[in-house]
Amino acid sequence: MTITNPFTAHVDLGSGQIDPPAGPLVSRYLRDMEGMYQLPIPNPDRLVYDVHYLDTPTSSSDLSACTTILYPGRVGDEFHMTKGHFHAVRDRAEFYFTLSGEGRLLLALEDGGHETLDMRPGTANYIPGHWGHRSVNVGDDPLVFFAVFIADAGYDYATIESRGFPLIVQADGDHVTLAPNPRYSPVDPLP
Ligand code: S6P
Ligand code: ZN
Repeated sequence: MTITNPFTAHVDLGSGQIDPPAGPLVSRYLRDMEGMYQLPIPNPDRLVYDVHYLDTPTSSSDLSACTTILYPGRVGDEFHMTKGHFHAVRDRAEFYFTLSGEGRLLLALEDGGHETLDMRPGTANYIPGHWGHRSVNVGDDPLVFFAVFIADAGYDYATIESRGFPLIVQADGDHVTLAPNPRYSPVDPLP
């Protein structure tokens, strides 16, 4: 049995920076999201989001945590979003706690059932196991949230890469609209 030492990290509520910097930093660009937006990617080098991880053990009895900084912007009318994933271990749950900005959390089951939750400073969104999840920044400032999840959850990106997500989130003038994703398929497309 390994016993980990307790520790404190400081998370900047505005920027999401973790001090002291600990685990890896993952940066995603539009080039990492080819085919996920309705329109072709306008600028492959555009930074869409950063994820700062805390350095914690990764067994099924540990918790992992990270902050996501999802920068404002659009592709056509569609707001910047994360790639979205199911947990590789499907029943692993997660909490998102929003620190700053305004967003929507899209949730989908593999059979296409879906829900949408608001994200704003102070919201704690519970993501039960089996729900795929994608975050969308619908504001003019970075959307920053702190995620805590069972440490062996892992990532299944392939399911959403191949099927898409049931909903899209778009700007309609000053309004935020949700619409069915015309490119969504509840089953994997034939090769
Ligand atoms: C991890 C958690 C988040 C996301 C992050 C980026 O389980 O849900 O930390 O990893 O928001 O999203 P994505 O879909 O690129 O992993
Ligand atoms: Zn997750």
